[in-house]
Amino acid sequence: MDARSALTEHNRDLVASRPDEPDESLRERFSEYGYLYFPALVDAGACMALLADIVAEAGPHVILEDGAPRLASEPFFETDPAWDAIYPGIQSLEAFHGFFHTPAMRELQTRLLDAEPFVYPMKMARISTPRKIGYETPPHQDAHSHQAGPTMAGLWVALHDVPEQLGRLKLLAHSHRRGVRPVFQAEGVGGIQCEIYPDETEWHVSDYGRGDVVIFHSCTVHKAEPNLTPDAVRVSVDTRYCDYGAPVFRTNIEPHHGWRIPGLDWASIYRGWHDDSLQYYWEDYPAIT
Ligand SMILES: O=C(O)CCC(=O)C(=O)O
Repeated sequence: MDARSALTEHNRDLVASRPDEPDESLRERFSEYGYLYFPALVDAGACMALLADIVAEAGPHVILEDGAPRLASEPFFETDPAWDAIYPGIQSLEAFHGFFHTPAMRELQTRLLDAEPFVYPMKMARISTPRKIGYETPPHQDAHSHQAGPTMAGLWVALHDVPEQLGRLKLLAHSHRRGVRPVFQAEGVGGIQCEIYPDETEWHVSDYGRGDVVIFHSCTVHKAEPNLTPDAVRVSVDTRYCDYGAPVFRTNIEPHHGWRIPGLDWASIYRGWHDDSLQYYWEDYPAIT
């Protein structure tokens, strides 16, 4: 069968982990499945505060209604004019960047890597609106999209509850074991899709709660489900990290979408920040390639 054609998918629940498990158990599970799922890892208040900040920047297109993001205009996806209009404001949020640099995040990364972590400067916010079926993130590997090695991992956080209809993040379990795959063009965020082999049918996915975290291997195939709701919006945030000293490809030290939105650079992002400790922190990173 052509690996590009639609393959049968079997969903099973994400295998849950707890931060109080021994480091070795967490590393073994990561190595087995290609991901770790930590329910309610991030403080709900921190998630609500960041969600409110992001939605404030996403107005008038997205609003908060009873604590949940709703679409208040026409649907859009990454690179649409509405996205380009609101994204610089979102990228400029100091709290958005700081969200991934808390002591708790750093401690978890250190334990999983058994090494000092380096959090990629590029931080990503995802806004998945309804009525954009076919534009959700296609299956891909971050090893390809971020040109990263095997010790890089993705870290994705649900800022609010994400039930099935809202377009969950979904992972192809064990797929990290088969290396970096060929890609081809696809609709949707990122514009490329990787090959999925005919025997790979077991996708892991669960309804997410606020503060749930998924950490995935750079070769783990993952994708987003479509947002099938009439007017609810899914907002999540993610970044990448690796062991300090591992090669980091230079595009990852640029702001997300800085390559295509005029004026979206670090100087504009940092304008108005209160704390400069997270500004340009990678400038002395020894392995930018
Ligand atoms: O949240 C999404 O829609 C996609 C996330 C993703 O693909 C990623 O973090 O690499």
